[in-house]
Amino acid sequence: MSIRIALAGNPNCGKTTMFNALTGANQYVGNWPGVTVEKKEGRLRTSKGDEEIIITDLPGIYSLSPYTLEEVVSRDYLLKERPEAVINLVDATNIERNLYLTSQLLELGIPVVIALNMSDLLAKKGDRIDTERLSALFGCQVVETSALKGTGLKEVTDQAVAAAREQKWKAPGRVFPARVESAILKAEEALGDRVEPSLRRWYAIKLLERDPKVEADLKLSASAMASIRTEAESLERDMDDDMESIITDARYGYIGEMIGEAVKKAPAKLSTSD
Ligand code: BGO
Repeated sequence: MSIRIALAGNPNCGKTTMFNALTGANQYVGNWPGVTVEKKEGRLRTSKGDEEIIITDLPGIYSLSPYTLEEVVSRDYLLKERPEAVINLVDATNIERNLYLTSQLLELGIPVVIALNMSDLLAKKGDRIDTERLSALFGCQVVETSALKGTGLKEVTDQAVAAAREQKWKAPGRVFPARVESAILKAEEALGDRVEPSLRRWYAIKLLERDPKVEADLKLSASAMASIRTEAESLERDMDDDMESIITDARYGYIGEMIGEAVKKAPAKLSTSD
């Protein structure tokens, strides 16, 4: 039996360092099909017996939009290949920006374990993250790691393997402002059974955003497309903004609330000249 775990995260969050630590010499490098983006896969060093645990290192990305090759490769893999779990590396010293991707990964219907990486640097700064609180807020396991120092790696892979076996996934709540959520709900209704329930929210948001690749992939009926387009235009009128900004602001609003509850910044140092 084999379990596939994908590593996903922003550029520079420590993915390569973690991938090397997890797989050691058991890795093979190629290209993603049809593109010149490097694909790295490896067998988890600690895999035992017949159970093969394959780690796939996805390209570093800031979001699951269709704008860069790296984003397209990553999201196609997650949507079409459906790995059994995702380890989402989050640079704990730059948490707000990194959680933007997390908020999208959590919508894909795949169990996610968050690795709060660079935890050694966070400790040096004196900031603290309440991992239990963050875990309860996001509905997934959160583990502090330092890929550089090798700490937390066993725990994060144990959690990911457990999540992969259990296939328990918690749907994200209705976390955006009410007007945005009502538009998403309408788009989900228009989607109906065209996509499985665990992916309906993700696809509904992408269709509201007029994501051309998703529109082409889904080939919805003309009436379903028309009702989603009408809803998108009505939301933009009501919020007096364009869809991309509306969804981005909604995500950052939600992330800001999570951070407010789970991150304790070190008190600012008083200047000695005062
Ligand atoms: C350099 N803790 C700390 N302190 N650093 C880490 C950790 C961690 O947990 N994880 C990774 N790094 P990549 P992507 C570097 O290369 O794995 C460091 O893009 C340097 N290089 O060592 O490459 C890691 O694959 C010179 O740092 O990230 C690397 O996601 C001076 O974060 C950087 C300082 O890691 C990016 C750092 C010549």
